Amino acid sequence: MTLEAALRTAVGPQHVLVDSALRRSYETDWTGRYHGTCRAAVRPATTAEVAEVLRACAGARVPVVVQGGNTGLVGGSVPARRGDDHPPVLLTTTRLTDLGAVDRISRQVTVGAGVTLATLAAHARAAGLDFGVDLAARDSATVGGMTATNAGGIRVLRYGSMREQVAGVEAVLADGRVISRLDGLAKDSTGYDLGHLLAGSEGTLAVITRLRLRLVAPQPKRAAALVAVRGAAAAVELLAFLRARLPGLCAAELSFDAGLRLVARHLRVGLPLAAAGGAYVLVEVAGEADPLEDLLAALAASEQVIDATVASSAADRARLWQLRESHTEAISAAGMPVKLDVSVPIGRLAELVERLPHTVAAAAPGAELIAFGHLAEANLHVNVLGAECNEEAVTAAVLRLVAELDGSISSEHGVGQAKAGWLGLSRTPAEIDVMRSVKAAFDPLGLLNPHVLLSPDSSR
Ligand code: FAD
Ligand code: 2HG
Ligand code: ZN
Repeated sequence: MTLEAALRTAVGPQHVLVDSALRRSYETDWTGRYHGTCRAAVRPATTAEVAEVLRACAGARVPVVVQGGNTGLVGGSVPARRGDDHPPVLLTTTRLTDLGAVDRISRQVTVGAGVTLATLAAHARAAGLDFGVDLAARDSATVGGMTATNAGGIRVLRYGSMREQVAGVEAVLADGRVISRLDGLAKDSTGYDLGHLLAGSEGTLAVITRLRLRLVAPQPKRAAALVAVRGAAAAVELLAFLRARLPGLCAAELSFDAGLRLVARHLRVGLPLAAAGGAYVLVEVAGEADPLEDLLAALAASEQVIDATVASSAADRARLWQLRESHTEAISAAGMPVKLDVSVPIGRLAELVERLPHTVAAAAPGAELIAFGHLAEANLHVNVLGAECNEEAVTAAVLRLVAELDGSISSEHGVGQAKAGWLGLSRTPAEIDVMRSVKAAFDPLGLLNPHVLLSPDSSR
């Protein structure tokens, strides 16, 4: 039996897409930068079907690329671009959409890996709870993909990243065996935590099929403000001040003039602040009681505030958030950027922000730098437009600067194809050796996402 025939038996003929027109949307990533060819896109609907697909591919020694919502920004969810005689099978998880009942006592829920963030959040809210992680790609990003990348987003300062929400994982290994711990035990010290190992594994160790996720208490009353400050150092000071005064602080997002102006042009809206700042912080406070007065008082007491606009109604808050959340879309509409996602110790954020323009200009003269990100984690999204011909030079210069500042070359998007060659800047040779051993233990034939995270040159 051919592999295609085995796949059709596994998932049904209508869910094995071999026609190039039907495969195309699976073969290109969200940014348009990464694309390759797959032999077939396969759409299993159950854990048993995923297991059959992986068994068939392992039998034929054919690699498998794992894809969720395909919103990843580092090329991890699509085949690698090469004139390959042996293209991989692409396994999409978007039909793994089980939604278990919310357990209000444990505050947990079990859901399929292909459930989108928006669907999960609506499901939790319908049961009087909420989900802690939020990000702009919520309508397409899946909980499986978010776990595989250890996604962060806009509420990390309150609830942590995706890994912290994971109470249990079911996954299928490359040879088709299933590992499953979905009982959601509040305490469990029986050895290695395989589920948490899969958080951040980027599809290289196993295919996550279901997740037991922690939920949080809803915070119905909210207030937000966009605050202009002198620069990144002042933004960090403001954060420390607000954290001490506002226990309900749940977001602190950093942006700069170049990004806000680009977004305003893209959305055809005006900017809501009269005075210009060297940096801008979008803060949100949430709680059981209306936090508006507390937010106003804290901003009035801060020495860092140059100007601020405060939003209490849902519509006004949405307008402020749109200015922050539309950065990625506005940048993509302007061109195909060199896109990097880095973090440094928070005490070194101001230095990073100050040195970036010179670093980028030296690597790509005339290019446009747009930086923004998540202030509390000192996570900066570095986007460089007009640097198509200098991609390697910009990447090298920025990532080396980040390494010099003791930072991470991937804060929340993962390593993917984009940064596999740079892993050695953030991980020691010993760590990379152990990571390769872990990979070999889960996937001895090296079939799962072979182009992602651990490339042959990932110790450079
Ligand atoms: P995909 O893109 O399909 O895959 C991502 C990686 O996970 C790939 O390596 C893939 O092989 C692997 N994978 C997917 N599903 C599985 C599975 N079931 N089992 C094993 N491996 C799997 N990210 C943030 O962290 N914070 C943000 O604030 C943020 N904002 C964004 C805003 C926009 C507009 C966009 C386009 C993206 C944003 N992202 C953000 C990036 C992206 O949404 C996240 O990386 C997200 O976690 C990807 O989920 P996905 O389902 O789309 O995964
Ligand atoms: C965000 O924080 C995302 O909006 C996307 O992580 C970052 O586009 C980017 O560089
Ligand atoms: Zn981000």
